[in-house]
Amino acid sequence: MSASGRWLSGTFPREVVVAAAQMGPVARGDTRAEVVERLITLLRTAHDRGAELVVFPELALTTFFPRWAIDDVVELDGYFETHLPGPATQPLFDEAKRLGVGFQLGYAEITPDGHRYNTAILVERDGTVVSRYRKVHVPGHDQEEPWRAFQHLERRYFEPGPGFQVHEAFGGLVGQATCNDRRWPETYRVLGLQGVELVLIGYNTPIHYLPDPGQDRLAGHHNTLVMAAGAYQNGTWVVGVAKGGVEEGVWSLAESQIISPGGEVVARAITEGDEVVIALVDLDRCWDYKRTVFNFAQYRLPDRYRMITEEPKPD
Ligand code: CDT
Repeated sequence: MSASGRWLSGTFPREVVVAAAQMGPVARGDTRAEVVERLITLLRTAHDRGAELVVFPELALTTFFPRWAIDDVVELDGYFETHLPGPATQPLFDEAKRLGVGFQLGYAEITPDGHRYNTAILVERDGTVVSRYRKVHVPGHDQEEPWRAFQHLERRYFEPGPGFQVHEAFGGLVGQATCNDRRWPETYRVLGLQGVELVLIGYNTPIHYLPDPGQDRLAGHHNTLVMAAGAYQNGTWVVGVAKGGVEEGVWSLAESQIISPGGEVVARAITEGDEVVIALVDLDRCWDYKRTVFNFAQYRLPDRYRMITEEPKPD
């Protein structure tokens, strides 16, 4: 039974071959068609190696445009998708369905009523759209800060999404998060309280952290630290997938990885470019932890944690 009290549906053993489809840089001038072609190549490579679920990075269809203050609305809108799939992205959806491979893909979403989100779509093996997760923790700043060598204007371009949900998919309970979300324990715990067994996370992480460059040498350590802790403390698999390498002059962390519910990295990228990393994910391993040391029903004391949600947000 899941931690949320639901019996799991599906067949046993509950194993799924998952691919972390890491990407190297996407240039400002790259077209959607060029990027989609790369995604399809990664998808086929993953399928050839047995993958049933392929996880792509955050904002995978474009360069990481929040590094610039873009005042030209036409140019800015060019980074956003009004429809997904749309004409340029349909070939990826078609090929995935033909191969019987599901995927998660990060993209910039603009809704019909003009809201903008940093979104990740999750698609099942038969082409069904499972969910569109909208990033909750939107980092960076909303005004251009000229002292920075490069900007991180996510807070200018995106509003926070409504929250974390799990979905019955790929034979288990799947949750989604995006980049900065992975640094926050609440992300995993809210998913964990819903019984999550597999958390999918795309990221773009500049290694140079301008507010405190002393953290730069720890970028890789922090990446693994937070995802491994989230995995272990909630008894869940975690898949972290980078768009890494030097993109438009900014060096971003690669180190895509797949982490077990014991908090062990079972597969890790060895390059900063387009690379597929595969692991056999046994969802039942989650229950080694969910029914013992992290048996929430038995051991959690939510009334002692009230401050986490009741404390007002500081100004
Ligand atoms: N994309 C994203 O969320 N990146 C942030 C960068 C640090 S905050 C400026 C991250 O948490 O990796």
